[in-house]
Amino acid sequence: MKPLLQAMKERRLYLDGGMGSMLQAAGLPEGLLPDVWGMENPQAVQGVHRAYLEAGCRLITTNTFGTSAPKLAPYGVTPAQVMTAAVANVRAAMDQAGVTDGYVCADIGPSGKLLRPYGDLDFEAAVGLFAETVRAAAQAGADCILIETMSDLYEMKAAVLAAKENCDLPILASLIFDETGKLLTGGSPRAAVALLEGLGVDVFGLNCGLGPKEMAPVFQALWEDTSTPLLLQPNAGLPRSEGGKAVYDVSPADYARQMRPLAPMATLLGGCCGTTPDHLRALIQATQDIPLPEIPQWDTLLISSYCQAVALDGRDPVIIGERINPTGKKKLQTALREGDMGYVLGEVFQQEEAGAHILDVNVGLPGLDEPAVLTQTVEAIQEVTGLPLQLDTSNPAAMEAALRRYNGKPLVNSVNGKEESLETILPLVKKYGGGLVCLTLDDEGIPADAQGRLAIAEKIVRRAEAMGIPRRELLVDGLTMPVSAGGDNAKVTLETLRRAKEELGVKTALGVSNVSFGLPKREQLNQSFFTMALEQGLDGAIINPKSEAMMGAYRAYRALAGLDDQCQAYME
Ligand code: HCS
Repeated sequence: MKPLLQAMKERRLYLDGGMGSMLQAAGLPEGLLPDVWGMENPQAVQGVHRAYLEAGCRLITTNTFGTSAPKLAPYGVTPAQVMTAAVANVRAAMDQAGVTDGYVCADIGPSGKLLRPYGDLDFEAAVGLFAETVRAAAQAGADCILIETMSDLYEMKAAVLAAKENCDLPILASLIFDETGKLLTGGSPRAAVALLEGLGVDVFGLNCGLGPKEMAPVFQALWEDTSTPLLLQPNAGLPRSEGGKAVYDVSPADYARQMRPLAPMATLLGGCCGTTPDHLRALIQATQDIPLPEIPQWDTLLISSYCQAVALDGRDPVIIGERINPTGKKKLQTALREGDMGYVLGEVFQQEEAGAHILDVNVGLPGLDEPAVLTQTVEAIQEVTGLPLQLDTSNPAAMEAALRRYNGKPLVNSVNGKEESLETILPLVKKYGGGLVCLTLDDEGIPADAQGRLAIAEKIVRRAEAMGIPRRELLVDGLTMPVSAGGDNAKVTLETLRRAKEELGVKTALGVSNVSFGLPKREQLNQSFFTMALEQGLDGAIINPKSEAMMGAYRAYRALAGLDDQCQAYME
């Protein structure tokens, strides 16, 4: 049999439909976990799997939606026991149906506990819970991991990391949005795209919560942003309560009709609660002639927090606030040494208020336990702001610790052309996701001319792409040198920036204010250099957003460059 990811590209494959709702109809007692009941009633579970196989579904989901240690605790069984029995049930049903081209999707649902700060489950504890189920699934012979019905991107991240770290199976990831187009914890479709593409899941999409009609706008939004194949598994409409039970009103024929317009964007189609083998049969009949989507490859770099994404589209620049960096800042140094998070959060609020889109976080101080302090600082900041962060450290252990805990897809500052840097940072970005700031320096130092800096940039791009990090994720930093130290310094930086964009097709980033180091009236130089850099195509400007001169230059540039329709932002 072909590996799933290959088969998926060759023909339309269908996921199955509701399991819990089917088992209820088959006699599952009220209040009992379907997963546990399924162990004692394998015939019932196999019957549901068989019916979906006979309807034409080939991706069959194990009856393990509730298989996590907290949910199983009252029943005295382990996730491994439930998963092993559930995978065996799918295989048995395939044998009974004579299906030899089916795939077993190991279902992983929410842990049943809320992660901090909403609840008390620690992020690493969540990874541990999911890891146990993933290992059992791989051992039992599942063909892929299907993480589904996640309403919190942080929990999704924990589950995806657990899958990446504990098996080599393809990962399918599915989220539950509400009718307002948001996740329970506030995440937008774009934030979901950023996170899941950054983590490198193989397929992602939507399931449960809504019917096809209500899901359509969110699905369309995913399609417009993503370069990854999508899956779609709505309910049979919105549930309503009848005699204390959830009932679903969309008939198989209506389900198929409502799904048809969405099929050109979906690589995998299926159903969720309330859908039955009849729904899937109708769906397959109505959509199997629709060609598989060509998956677009977008150039936009998406960076995200738990709730929102910032797009770097290569055209409209964004502001990266530089204030959380102790270099030359006595008060911040003291605050970091004393663990005074209040001071750091004050900088967060002020920069957000001033219009920053992304916040740089650097806590590098001699003698400080950087992995611990950076992680704590990131955790504290992401509890109070929806702005995405740029993790800024030269300590790889600190970078990895912060990347794990970060609730979204950050900017990673930075990699450079030194072998050691490439070898440590690129794998981290591949694993956790992140837009990557690429410094144009190497063992020889910083080349004096743009040609030398571009050669380093090109080497980094090549190495990143060879690891599977797309070019759109890279921001080349041409390195701002003090103009006081050499008359050509600003020109070389600007030429590097322009040519990196033109010749390498990457994004660009720059810490702007270093240009005026050692000179009086720094703001005048900073402001002009900033405008010149924007004109050369600067995408991520690392500046002090509390400087009215700099934000003024930014707003003026956007108005003059035709990026601010009717000058609305300029006039604010
Ligand atoms: N696969 C699970 C999802 C519930 S949201 C089920 O019961 O169908």
